[in-house]
Amino acid sequence: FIYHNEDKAKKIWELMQTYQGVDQKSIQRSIVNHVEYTLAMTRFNFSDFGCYQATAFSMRDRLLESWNDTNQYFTTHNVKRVYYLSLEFLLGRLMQNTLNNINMEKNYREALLDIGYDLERLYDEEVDPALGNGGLGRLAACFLDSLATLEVPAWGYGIRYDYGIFKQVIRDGYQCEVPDFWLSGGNPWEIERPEVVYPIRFYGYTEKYEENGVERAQWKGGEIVMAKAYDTPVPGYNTFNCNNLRLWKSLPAQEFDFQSFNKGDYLSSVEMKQRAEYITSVLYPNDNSQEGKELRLKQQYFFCSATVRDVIRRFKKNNSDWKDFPKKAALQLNDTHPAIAAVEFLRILIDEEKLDWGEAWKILHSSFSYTNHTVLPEALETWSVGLISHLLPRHMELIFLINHYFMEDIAKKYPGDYQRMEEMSIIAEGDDKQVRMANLCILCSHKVNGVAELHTKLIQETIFKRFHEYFPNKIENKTNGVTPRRWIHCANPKLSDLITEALEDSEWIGELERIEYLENFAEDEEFVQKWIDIKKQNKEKLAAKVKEVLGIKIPVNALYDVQIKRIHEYKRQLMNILYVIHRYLTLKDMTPGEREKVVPRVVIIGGKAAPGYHNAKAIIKLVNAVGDIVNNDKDIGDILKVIFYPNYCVSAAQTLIPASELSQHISTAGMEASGTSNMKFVMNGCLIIGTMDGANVEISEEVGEDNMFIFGARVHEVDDIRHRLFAGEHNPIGKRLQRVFDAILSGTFGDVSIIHPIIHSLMDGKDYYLVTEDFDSYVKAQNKVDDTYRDQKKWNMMSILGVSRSAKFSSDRTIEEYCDSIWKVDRIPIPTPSDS
Ligand code: 6GP
Repeated sequence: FIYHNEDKAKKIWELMQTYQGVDQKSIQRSIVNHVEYTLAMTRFNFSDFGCYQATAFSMRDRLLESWNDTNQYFTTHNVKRVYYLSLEFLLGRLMQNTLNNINMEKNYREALLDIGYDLERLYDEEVDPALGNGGLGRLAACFLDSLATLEVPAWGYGIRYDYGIFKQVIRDGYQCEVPDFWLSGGNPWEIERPEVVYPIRFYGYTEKYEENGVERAQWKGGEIVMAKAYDTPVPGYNTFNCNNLRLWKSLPAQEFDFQSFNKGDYLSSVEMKQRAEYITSVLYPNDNSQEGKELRLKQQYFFCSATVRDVIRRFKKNNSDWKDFPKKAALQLNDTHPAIAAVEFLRILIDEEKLDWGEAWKILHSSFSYTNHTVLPEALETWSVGLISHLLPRHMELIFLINHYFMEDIAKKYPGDYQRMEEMSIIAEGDDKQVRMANLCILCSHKVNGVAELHTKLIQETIFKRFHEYFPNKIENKTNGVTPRRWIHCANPKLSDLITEALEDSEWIGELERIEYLENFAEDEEFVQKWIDIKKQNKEKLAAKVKEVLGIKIPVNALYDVQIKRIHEYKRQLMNILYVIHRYLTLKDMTPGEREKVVPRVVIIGGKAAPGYHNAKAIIKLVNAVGDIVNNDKDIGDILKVIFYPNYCVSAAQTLIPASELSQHISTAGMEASGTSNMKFVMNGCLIIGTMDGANVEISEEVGEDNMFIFGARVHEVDDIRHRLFAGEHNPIGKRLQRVFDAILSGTFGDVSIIHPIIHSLMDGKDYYLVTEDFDSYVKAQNKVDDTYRDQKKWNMMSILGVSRSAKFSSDRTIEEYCDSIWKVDRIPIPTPSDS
C-alpha cells in the first residue's frame, strides 16, 4: 500500500470500511447521494435523465473498487499486459452491459422501481458513445468485453473525440450529417486523470551529436501539445476483475508562448492553443477508406506517442532491464492506423533510452503485432514522405533506416530481384514518395493476422504475398468474434432467459460452447413455440420503434429482412434494392388473389455513408425513393414495405438484430474481410442470405450450408468475371434486371437522377462489384427464402440450429487464440474482497 505509516493506513481503511453493499438500501442511498452531491439536484425531484446519471455514478463507484484493486494487483505482481491500440472504440451504451456483467441488474431494477424509476427507461436516456465507424471499432469493443471476462490484464488505448461518428438525418431521401457532440450531457462513466499528462511534439528538426563515440540524434523544436488521460472501467462478466480503456484528449501545453505574447501578438498565441485542442475534436467518418489529411496523421501520432509513453512508464515502475519488456507488454495494432506507435517506440529506445539498434529492434519486434482488416486498395494507408518529414522528422529518418536494413536483407536473399524489392519496400517510389504503413507494420511485428480464414488466405496470396514468402510463419488467422453478453444477453433478454431455462443454468453466457446443447430442442414443440413468441415480441418492439421514428406502420406478420452496415458499393446494398424493385414490379403484375399468396416482407436497410462517398449516398437516396412509392401503393398494402432505418448505430442494432428473421451479407466474394454482424444475427436466430465471403464461409461450415441461403460467384471466379466484363464481353442484362433499370430511369420512383450514372455504367458492363453478374443467382436464393419461410417448422428449426452452432463466433474464443499464439499472456483472476 501507499501508506507506509500503519496507523494512517488503518485509519483510512476504517473510513471506507467495506465495499458498497448490494442490498436495496445501499443501492438507493448511493443513487440519491449522487443526485444531491454530484449532480446538485434535489433528491425530491429529479428527471429520468438525472436518475440515469446518478445511477451511472453509483455504478461507477462500484466499478472503481474492483478497478483499483485489479490494477493494484497487476502492478504488485508485475504481470504481462496486453495493450490494444485502436483509433476507434464503438462501445455502445454502457449501463445495461455493466449491470449484467457485475450481476446486479435485478438488484438495481428493484431498487429503482421502489423509488419510482423504471430501469429500462433509464437505459434509453444514455447517449450511445460512438467513437468508431463500423466493423473495426465495434470489434475493438467486443474484444474489451472478452478480455475482461477472460481475466486477461489488458488496456485499450484510443482517442477521446469530442465528436463521434456523425448523426445521420434523412432529408428528402438524402443523407445529411449532423455533428454528434456526445459529451454535452456529461459522461458519468469516465474518470478524468489530470495527473496523467504527456507532452507531445510535432514538427521541429533533428540534431545529431556524438556520445561516447556513438552518433546519436535528438528531436527538437516544433510545437508541444499535451495529452491528458480519461479512463473508463471495463468490467468483465462474472468476475471481480476490471480492466481499463484509456482515451487521450489534446490540450494546449502549459507554458504560454511568451515570445508571441511579448511581441504583443496575444491573439495568435491563443490561436495556437486552440489548434492543440482541435487534434482530438473529431473522428474521421471514413470506413474502409483513407482520408490523407494532415490532421488525421496528427491524431494518429498524438495518441500513439501518449500511449507508448504511458506503457513505458508502467513498465519502468517494476522493471529495470529492457530485455524484459516483451515479457511484460504486448501491443496490438488495430489495422495500420496506430502504426506510428512502432516508430515512436523505436525512437524512445534509441534516442532517449540510448539502446543500440539491434537491441531496440528486437524488443520492438517481439512486443508488437498487427491486425489487417481489409484488402480494399483505397483503405491501405500511405502517407507522403514529405508530410511525415515535416510533421515527424525524426520518425521519417527511422523509417528510412528500417527500410534500408530490410532492403539489404532482401537484396541478399534475392539478388537482382528489383521488382520484388520495389514491392516489399516501405517506400513507394515516384514523384510523390509514399510510406506504405502496412509494410511498416508487417516488418515491425512478430505476428500479423487476418480476421477470417478466407481473408487471411487472401492476404497471404495477394497483397502480402511477398511478405508471406519471406516470413512464412508470420501471417496467421484469427477469425473475428462478438461478445454474447451484449449481443444475446443484453440485446435479447427473453431469448437469453429461454436458453438459460433450456440449458438449466446461465453459464453459457460466459462459455458459449455450452449453447450446443440447444440443438436437442430444435424440434421440441413447446420450446419452438416459445422461440416463435420471442421473435414475435422482438418484431413488435421494432415495429413500434419504426412507427415512432418514421411514422410508418409495418406489419408484424411479415418476414423481416434486414441489411444493416456501412453503405459501401462492395457490400452491395444496391443489389438488395434492385431486387426489391424487381419484387415490387412482379407484385404489380399479379392479380389481388395471386398477391395474397406471396410471403409478405418488410425490407429494412440501414447504415451511414461516408460524407464524401457520392455513390454510397446515391444508394441511400434510391432506397428512400423506392420506399416512398412502395409503402404508399394501395395495391401492395402490407405485402411489401421498404424502410430505410436512419442513423444506424450500436443501440439501433440491439433492437434490429433480435427482430430480424433474414439478414443480408451479400458482398462481392473476396471483398468483406470478415463481417461481424453476420455472427450477431446467427446468435439471434436469424437466417442468412449471403455470398461465400469473409466469415460467412466459416458460418456455413458451422451451421451447415443447407441452413443458409448461399449464392453468387465464388472468390476464385471473381477476377475472371471482372476481366471479362471490363473487356466488353459482358452478357446482355437479363430481362428482369433491365426492367428494373428502366423503372428507375423512367422516373417510377421520382427524381433519382443521382443514381443514373451508376445504372448506366452497370448497363455498359462497368460492373466492378458484379451486381449484374450475381443478380440471377441472388433472385434464386430469394425465391428459396420465400419457399422456406412458408414452411415455418423448417424455418424455426434452421433458426434454432443456427444459434446452437454459433459458439465459434464468440469473441471469447477469438481472444483466447490471440492470447495463446500472439500475446502469450495468462489469465490472472484477482482475489475478490471475500477472499482477502
Ligand atoms: C472491417 C471489415 O470491413 C469487416 O469485414 C471486418 O469484420 C471488420 O473490419 C472487423 O475485422 N474493416 C474496417 O472497418 C476498416 O475500416 C480498414 O478497415
